[in-house]
Amino acid sequence: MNDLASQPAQFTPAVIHRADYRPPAWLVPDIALDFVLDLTETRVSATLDVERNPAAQDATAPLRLNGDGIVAGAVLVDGEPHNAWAMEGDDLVIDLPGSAHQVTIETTINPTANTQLSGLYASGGLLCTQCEAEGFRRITFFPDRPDVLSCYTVTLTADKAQFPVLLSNGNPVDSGEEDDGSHWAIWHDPWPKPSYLFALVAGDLVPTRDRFTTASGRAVDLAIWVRAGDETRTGHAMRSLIASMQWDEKVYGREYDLDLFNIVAVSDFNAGAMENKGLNIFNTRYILADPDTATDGDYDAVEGVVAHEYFHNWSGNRVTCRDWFQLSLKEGFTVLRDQQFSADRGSPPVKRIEDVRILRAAQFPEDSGPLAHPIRPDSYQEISNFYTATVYNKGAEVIRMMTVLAGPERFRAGTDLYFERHDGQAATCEDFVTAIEEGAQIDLAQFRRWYEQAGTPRVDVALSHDPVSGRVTLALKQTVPPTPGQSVKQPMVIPLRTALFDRQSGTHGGEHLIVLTQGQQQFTFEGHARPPVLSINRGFSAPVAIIAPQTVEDLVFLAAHDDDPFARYEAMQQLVVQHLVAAVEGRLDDDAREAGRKAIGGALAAILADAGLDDLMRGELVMLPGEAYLAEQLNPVDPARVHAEREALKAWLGRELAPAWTALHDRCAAVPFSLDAAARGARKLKTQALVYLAAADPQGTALRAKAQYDAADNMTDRQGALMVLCGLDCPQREEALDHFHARFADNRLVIDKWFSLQAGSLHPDALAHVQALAHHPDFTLTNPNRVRALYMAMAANPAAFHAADGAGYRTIADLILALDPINGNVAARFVAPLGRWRRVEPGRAALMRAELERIAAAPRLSRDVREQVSKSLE
Ligand code: 0A1
Ligand code: ZN
Repeated sequence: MNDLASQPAQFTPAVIHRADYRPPAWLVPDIALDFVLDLTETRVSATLDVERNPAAQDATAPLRLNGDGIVAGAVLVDGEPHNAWAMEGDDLVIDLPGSAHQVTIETTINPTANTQLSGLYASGGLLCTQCEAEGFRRITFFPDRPDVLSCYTVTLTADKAQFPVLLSNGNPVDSGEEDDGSHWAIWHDPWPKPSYLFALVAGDLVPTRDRFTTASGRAVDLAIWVRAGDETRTGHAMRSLIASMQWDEKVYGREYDLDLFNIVAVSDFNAGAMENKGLNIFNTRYILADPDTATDGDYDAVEGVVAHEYFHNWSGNRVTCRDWFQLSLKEGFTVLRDQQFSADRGSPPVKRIEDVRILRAAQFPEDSGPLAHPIRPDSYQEISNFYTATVYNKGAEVIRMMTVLAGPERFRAGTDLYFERHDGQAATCEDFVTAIEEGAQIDLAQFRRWYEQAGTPRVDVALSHDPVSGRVTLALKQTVPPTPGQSVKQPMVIPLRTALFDRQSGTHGGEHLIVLTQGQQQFTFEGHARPPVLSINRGFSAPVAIIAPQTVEDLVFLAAHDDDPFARYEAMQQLVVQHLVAAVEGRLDDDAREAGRKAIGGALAAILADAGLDDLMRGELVMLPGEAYLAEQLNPVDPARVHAEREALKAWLGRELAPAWTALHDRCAAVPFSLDAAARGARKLKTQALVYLAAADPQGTALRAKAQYDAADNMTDRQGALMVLCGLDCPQREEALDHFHARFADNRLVIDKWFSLQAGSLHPDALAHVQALAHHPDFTLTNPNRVRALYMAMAANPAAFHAADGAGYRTIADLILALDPINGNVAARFVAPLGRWRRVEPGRAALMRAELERIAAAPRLSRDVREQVSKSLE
């Protein structure tokens, strides 16, 4: 991203291709960075020890140092002023006579003016950095690419009163004070790293400290740095960090490798967190948690993100990426690792269901839209646009399939080989696959297509049964849909965990792993006296869409009997999806609608009454499929009809099962607060019961929800009740909203909730509320959390976003245009919802497209927004 050089409309941006990778001409084994820190004028002196790369193709190439919006004050080579350099665009290109030199460059930057939050920026009086992917070049000139690894020595000097804490990567070496009120600290990181992992923090922060001793006996000092007052909310993050360190030793054999591990939480952050070596920087949202201000979901998110960043120390830092096309090498693998960790810490089936829900809500639409790309993309204009659900979540699913194919022990042998072979290197996805192949001793030749082909494969299933021979034949057909730039696809390797249930005994004779490798393939199974009930893609063993003509009876059977909890959930979802899709498509007469609802109601009642289920799992089973996932089943989709049918079903279920929901709410409300699974399950169900009841009886439920709100001794109950109230037109709504705002006025993360609950609500005026909230004194475009709280919640609220007159689309387009000059990275994230116009009914599609065209016609756009908009219009 490049704010100074945001490009005029007619500008055609450069496209970077994976195939064009060349090794760097120069390496930088060591770098010394000297910062004199100041909020508005920070001086940077960088001394690079450079040497020609023996592996370079051109042995005479000049030294090319990337920059972005910075100016070189002085250029010295081997300590002498040097004139043989020139600017080529933003890059500084130096002619160097020999094969090894020392290059010193000075730059001056203004962190306060850095609203893009990339590079060195100010956040509420402190200074911090975000360098991934290409932020380092906004600090100093450098070969800013992940395959140039350097040892960093960093000197930080700043006013001591203003910036009492000075942190960088690695270990502290020395520190001191000067007579002028300044102080300084020197940090050294012994591990060579790419520039994107560099970090510094300076400010007034307080630590929460703990200690961890690694398996081989290294004592590691742990510290989480936050603003004074927030240190009471760091306990969960610290416990999560320690648990992550233990888990990575046990499960992947990975130990921590420095004497110090620092985490800093900042309020202004473009993403969730960043794995800078030895100095992780976090969005406060993923560190701060206590029961009064954080929901159970927030607790899980903190645990997952702390683990994710910690796990990057091996999958990302010790073994990094050769180039940004390999991003899924570190992200897909690290997401898998954090998912496995969270599963081990809580309920594995519930975690699996949550992960699949995220995949279906965020990644499936990406795969079926104009921004579809393989987990290893072939080209990009702006790399920031590729931090996607595809690279992260589908990337994790692809590696998870390797675990299914290899089994856990052999997969571990593969990862051991990978870490051992590539430690200290900048590796590729191909390196990873080869290491798994060799270590696990499996053949992944065809499997590699998962790295090459975009689009969610569809698997059509037909089951036939021969009563004479007792043979069951499964005929499978896979289709990988065309995606931009990839019209013809090859068959994938699709591992499907499958069971065939006997419908009388309710059992199956063991699970089979079916591996579909051809376009069409048949699998046979003997010994079935009766036609069995098919349970396929159990545990969601492959990230595909299964199209199986299952009867309502079969789905009800699986929802009640399947011994794979994910498959139970899936049967329940499928039961509802089939019904709602038929309803939206107008295929249901009154009788069929009634019959469908009764089947769903019966299955739901059985789940509510099933004493063998824990409440966390029950909470998953009673959840209706989301509108985004339903929309995926329809092309083109009328979002208003999807919304209306889903709400009508919810209201019917609320009415029909009212006594059960009420009893459930009463039972759960009596469970005292604790963080154990039973109490969490009760909290989850409590609000779900309210959701159904509110759809059926808004007025009565407003009282019940307000009572839950008033009685709440924790944020989960409070937020759940407020969420329900926000969707209702009742006096309790304003009352609770005002109370919530007043009670949490000094907590930014909670005020974010206040914004997003209103923007995401079922209230018919939600869009008007958003437009009004944009003028609220607490709203600002300069804080990404606040922007997302208001506008992402709205873009994900189908009734508001898809308002028939196009006002929702206009609101998002206006936001993109207003935000782009401030923060192009965050602005670009809002393009995708508009980009889905091709799959929406023609009236709305035209309105969505018109907004994209309006954005495209803006006189200047960031490279980030320009790429997303132009791809969405292609
Ligand atoms: N590597 C981080 C993600 C990240 C990416 C870009 C950022 O700035 C725009 C910040 C963080 C992770 O996976 O956690
Ligand atoms: Zn990551």
